[in-house]
Amino acid sequence: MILNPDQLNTNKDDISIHKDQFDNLASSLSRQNIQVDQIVNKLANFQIAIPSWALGAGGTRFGRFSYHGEPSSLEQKLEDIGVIHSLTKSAGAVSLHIPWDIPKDYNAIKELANSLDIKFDAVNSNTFQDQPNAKESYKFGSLSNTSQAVRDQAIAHNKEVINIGEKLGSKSITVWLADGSSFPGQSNFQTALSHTQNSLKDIYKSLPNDWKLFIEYKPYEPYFYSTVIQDWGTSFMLANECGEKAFTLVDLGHHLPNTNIEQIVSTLMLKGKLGGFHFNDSKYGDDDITVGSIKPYALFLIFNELVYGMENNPQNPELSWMIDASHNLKDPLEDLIQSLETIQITYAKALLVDQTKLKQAQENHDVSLCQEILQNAYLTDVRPLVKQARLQQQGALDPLKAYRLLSIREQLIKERGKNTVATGL
Ligand SMILES: [Mn+2]
Repeated sequence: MILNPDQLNTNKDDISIHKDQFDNLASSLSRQNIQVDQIVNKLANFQIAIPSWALGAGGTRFGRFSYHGEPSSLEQKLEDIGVIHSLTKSAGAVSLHIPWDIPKDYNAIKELANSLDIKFDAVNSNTFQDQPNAKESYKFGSLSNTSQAVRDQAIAHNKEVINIGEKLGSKSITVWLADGSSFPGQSNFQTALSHTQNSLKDIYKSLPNDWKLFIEYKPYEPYFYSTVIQDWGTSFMLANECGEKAFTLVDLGHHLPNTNIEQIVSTLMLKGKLGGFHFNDSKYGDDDITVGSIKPYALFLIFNELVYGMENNPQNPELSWMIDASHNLKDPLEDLIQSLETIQITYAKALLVDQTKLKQAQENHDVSLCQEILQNAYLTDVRPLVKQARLQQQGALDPLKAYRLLSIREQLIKERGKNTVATGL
């Protein structure tokens, strides 16, 4: 299913209400010397990758409830992202997961993605489960395994993922390891870390010159006692030892409760080592729920550091943004639309922070004023800016409303049937 822009014609009353709201906000911001056009352009240019695994129902370890009309091929996954991108104009990239998304016809897939204005962002390897006919098993780890044969298989898989990504125009690979242990004494920490370091260095050798290697970390799960790459420090150290094309990837859900993620982001950007960023929200752990649905102010504080880094840290590369979520109750496409909306809104709020005033207040140790400056930006209703950025690019004024009015899920079910399951889920 491919949307054409004529289908998005928005109700004239809605447009006129938006125009009033935008004009009001723009004039109030202009009086505060904020360049509204620049903010709208930044929002329009901000593109977030959708991972191929977020388009169907995920499930928990207790069960999976299908969300009907799910995509069952790579082509259909791209079409779903195309629908979201047509509506939101902010999902112009896909992040593939290998081996689930190996194209049968590379040219056809590239043409389809191109026609939908979708780029190929980071490719993801998968050594957290065994593939059919695999010689070695990852039950006790992959890049960290005590067996050289298992490590070699995992290294070869990562190199294959780079090859596949190269054929599609990707420029980065994300490595997330499930490796760890569930019981004290099960694993020798130093051996596991050394094996992982050497395996990553081996993969890094196959990295094309214009590519990046992203190393993701996670404190627990699927194992419960230890993970080999448990925190940003371990990832940062591994990235440094690999070389200048290796970076840390921060996934919001991969932290223990109350971790100061904004400070991690800030430190990594200062050191030029933040490469990728995965959005989601959580209450307890890696809950993978809708961005900003539980801790919107925390997300704002993180975005504030991201914006500061993007403006002040030329040593840090442009980031790869992705939504890493899993959908169990909501229509995955509706959930992604909501996440994209929240990301844009929070980015806009962070762009409103008066960095000059904030710096002055910090230097004067005016703690109350520092807080006021942040809260003033956070409490501004920036939705008209986000809508304006979308309208400028012929997206939908209200993407979720348009999605429902166009009965997209109903059409997908008609097209694909009720019982399709996306590969990898
Ligand atoms: Mn992630």
